Order: sequence, then C-alpha cells, then structure tokens
Amino acid sequence: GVEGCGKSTQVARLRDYLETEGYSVLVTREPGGTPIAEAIRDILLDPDNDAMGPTAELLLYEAARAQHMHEKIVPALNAGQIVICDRFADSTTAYQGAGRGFDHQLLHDMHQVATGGVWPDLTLLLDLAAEAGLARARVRGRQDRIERETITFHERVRDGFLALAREEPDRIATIDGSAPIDVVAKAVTDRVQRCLDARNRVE
Ligand code: Z5A
Repeated sequence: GVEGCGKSTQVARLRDYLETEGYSVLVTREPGGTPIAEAIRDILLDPDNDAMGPTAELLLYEAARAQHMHEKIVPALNAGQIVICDRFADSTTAYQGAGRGFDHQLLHDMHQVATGGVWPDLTLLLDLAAEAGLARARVRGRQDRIERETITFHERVRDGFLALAREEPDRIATIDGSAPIDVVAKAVTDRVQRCLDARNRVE
C-alpha cells in the first residue's frame, strides 16, 4: 500500500502470529533485504539524489529485487520457510507504473526477469488514502526521495494498487488500512490463515 499504511506494524504482528503457530518465518523488505540491495535502497531513497531519472529508478528497484531473490528469498523458500516481504513487485507496478507512467506489460516482463517467475502466494494490500498515509509518515521526520513526490503522485499510486487488486482478486486481498491496528491485524491473520489452510488441504 501507500506510504504509512501500516505495513511494518502488520508485518511484525503477522510474524508473531505465525511463529506462535509453529511456522519458521523470514521477514524481509524491498527495496533491501541483503547488503547489496540495502545499498541500492540507500541510493533510491536518498533525498539528495533528486537528479535520478525514472528509468534509472525503475532499473534500480528491479536490480535490488533480483539480488534479494537470489540471495535471500529463494534460499528461504527452498528451506521451507514462510517469507513475509514488506513490499514486492506490485509496488513497482503501482509506483513506477501508475505513478511514473511505465507500461504495464513492460513492468510485468521486468518482474519476470527479476523474480525468475517466483511469485507470492498471497499479497495483502492495506488500502489507505494517500493523504492519511503521508500524515502518519510525516510524524517520523525527514522525508525520503519518494515521499517528497506530490500528493497526486501518491494518489495515482493508491489507484494503481486498487487496480491491481481488481485484476488479481485471488492473489491480492484488500484490507481497510484506516481501521484500528488490532482490527487490521485480525483481518491480516484471518486471510493468511485461510491461505495456509488451503495449501495444507492440497499437500
Ligand atoms: N517503492 C517504489 O517506488 N517501488 C518499488 O518497487 C518498491 C518501493 C519496492 C520505500 O518503501 C519507498 O520505495 C516507498 C515506496 C517505494 N516510498 N514511498 N512512499 P518502504 O516500504 O520502506 O517505506 P514506506 O512505504 O514509506 O513505509 P513506511 O513509511 O515505513 O510505512 P508503513 O510500514 O506502511 O507503516 P508503519 O511504519 O507500520 O506505520 C506508520 C505509522 O502509522 C506508525 O506511527 C504506526 O504506529 C501508525 N499506524 C500503523 N497502523 C495504523 C493504524 N491502523 N491506525 C493508526 N495508525 C497506524
């Protein structure tokens, strides 16, 4: 979801829930998650890098993702862990697609290259008005390069996420991010548990 929608808060809650249920969990984030990808993250978010063009930005997000997949996510999946990732390729479709205007099919193809076709079983969209999310994030202080974009950019991003959720309703579950933290957490764990139950029935 948009900036400040509550992802980090809910990732921590979900990890606690799954570990209590006995699962081995890897929590990670994008951009980042490995030393190389975190170095790319620093370049991407540094507000002093205001000369960065949209193509370099897109390629850096995908480069960070490719390294993250290679070094961390794929090995964790192969070891049987549940991977919770704070943002993934849908964020590129929303920010660089709906936000910056890159073509949907082009982004899909780039995601294929970066992920090697390994895709989430479930994606949770915490939907929140852009202004409300930015207001929450502003409390934190210094804004990063993407946060400094205009409100209309962030509104396009929100619409981009909602459009993706309409396109892929089986994979993407939309949750009201404006609800109280405990209510959001319950919706998240219910949805994840349903996904696990469905997988366990198949296996
Ligand atoms: N980006 C991109 O452009 N392309 C890409 O491919 C990817 C990312 C992967 C870095 O993301 C930036 O990169 C991001 C998108 C872009 N930029 N923007 N904008 P990030 O995930 O590291 O940073 P973020 O999106 O800015 O997330 P955040 O600011 O860390 O927010 P959050 O994790 O969603 O929220 P939070 O930290 O859990 O909560 C924020 C505050 O709200 C905090 O005080 C909470 O206590 C409070 N909160 C949380 N939930 C609630 C509820 N339910 N009610 C009230 N208050 C709440």
